[in-house]
Amino acid sequence: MISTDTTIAAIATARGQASVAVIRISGRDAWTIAGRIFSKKNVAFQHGRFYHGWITDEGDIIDEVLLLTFKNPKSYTGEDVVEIHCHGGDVLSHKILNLCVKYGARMAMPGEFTMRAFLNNKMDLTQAESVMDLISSRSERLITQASANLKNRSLGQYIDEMSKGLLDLQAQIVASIDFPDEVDEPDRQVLAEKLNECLDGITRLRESAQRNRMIREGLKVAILGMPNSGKSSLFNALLARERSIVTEHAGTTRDVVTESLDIDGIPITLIDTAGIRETRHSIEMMGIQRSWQAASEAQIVMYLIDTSVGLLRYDTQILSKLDPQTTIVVGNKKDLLPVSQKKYANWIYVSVKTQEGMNDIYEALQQKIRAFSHEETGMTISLNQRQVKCCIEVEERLKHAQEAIHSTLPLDLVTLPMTEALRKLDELMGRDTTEEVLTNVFQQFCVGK
Ligand SMILES: Nc1nc2c(ncn2[C@@H]2O[C@H](COP(=O)(O)OP(=O)(O)OP(=O)(O)O)[C@@H](O)[C@H]2O)c(=O)[nH]1
Ligand SMILES: [Mg+2]
Repeated sequence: MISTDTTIAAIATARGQASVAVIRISGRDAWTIAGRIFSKKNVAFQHGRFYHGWITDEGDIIDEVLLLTFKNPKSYTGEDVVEIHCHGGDVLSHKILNLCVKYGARMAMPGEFTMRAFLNNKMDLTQAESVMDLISSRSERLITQASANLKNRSLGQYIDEMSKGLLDLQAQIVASIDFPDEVDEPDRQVLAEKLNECLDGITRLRESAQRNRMIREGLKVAILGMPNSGKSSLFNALLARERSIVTEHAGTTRDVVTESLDIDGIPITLIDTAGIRETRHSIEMMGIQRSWQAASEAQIVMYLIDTSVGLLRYDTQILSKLDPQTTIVVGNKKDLLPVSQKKYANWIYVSVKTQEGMNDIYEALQQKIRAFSHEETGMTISLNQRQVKCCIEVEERLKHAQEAIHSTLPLDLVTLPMTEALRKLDELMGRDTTEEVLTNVFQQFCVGK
């Protein structure tokens, strides 16, 4: 049972040694509990102030701290809040947390502070989810979106407008049913058009969010090519560190090696693979299988060719299996390129060794990555799975309403799916939502947030 009657406490900072740790207390007794363990007994706490002193317990001095006090509703949770800034260290911060519990607080559950902020109308459910995005994001773009939603309620505003449109339509229909003598039945064609606008709005939101999934989940970029073409060298150059082993021996990399990097705010998983060639060596064969696997899972492939050797028949065979739309062909070892060799217009020529052409590689990568984002839709919201599911359910209900409008059925049958659609929009925003939904959302948070 969700309740906000108790006062909760938790360590808000990450575990391990640090210069500072923060213990947060929220609820009716937050100030009283802090007062019990604070050395200065004659201070009357005020909102938005900080107090320097010591945490003590029955005369024992525990740590020098700063207390920050917030009066409801002007706090993160909307309740009375105290933050105790003590020295970092697990044992010390747990000791202070245990003291808070000793004097009346309960240990907070994961996400309980943010859940209280939501229950106290400090934010809607999508904003609470944005807090989660901010904490867990691997992507700078997701951070930008989440901050915008926290500040401006961008998603909430979009959904509010849609709900309002639907409510207006519903009111027109209901009025004509309840007062048939005074209110004419609305024109079915006009109703259908307005309903279509709502359906279109929610579909566009979901589709653009699904296309923008890479902002949340990132993209995989695999480096493929024959042995010795310089894959590991390029992998290391892009990461700006010597992660993969590079040698002059063909067949050095035997397994896939993955690392994360950020390109234009998008989280990229870069994958170095074993060189692909015909071999009887069983370990190398397994490695090559994994290279193909990596290529099939990656959204973008960089195929490397050693230009000192030139394009081989085997390269052509491999390239024919790759999608040209998502493949960047790289002619490496430009420094060794024989003058006589044919140059291909669609290849990017580089020398990982001398760094010549590396900028062209970055540009090509950025271009391919951009092809996966659809900023031209003007919508920069990326929905999480729960939100996408709600949108799909709203779309289903609106389609039912449309079918009813186009049929000869009485108009009150249109209002039924419309009411359900409105309820689903409410669920998306966390209005009138079930305890189960809330628990699912907030248990993904960490303790102390
Ligand atoms: N001259 C020159 N040598 C390069 C260049 N890039 C890589 N090499 C050299 O080519 C050799 C092979 O490089 P790797 O990066 O290990 O090649 P790989 O494709 O990962 O090879 P495998 O793991 O065996 O499939 C090394 O000796 C590198 O120093 C380049 O641009 N110019
Ligand atoms: Mg290698």
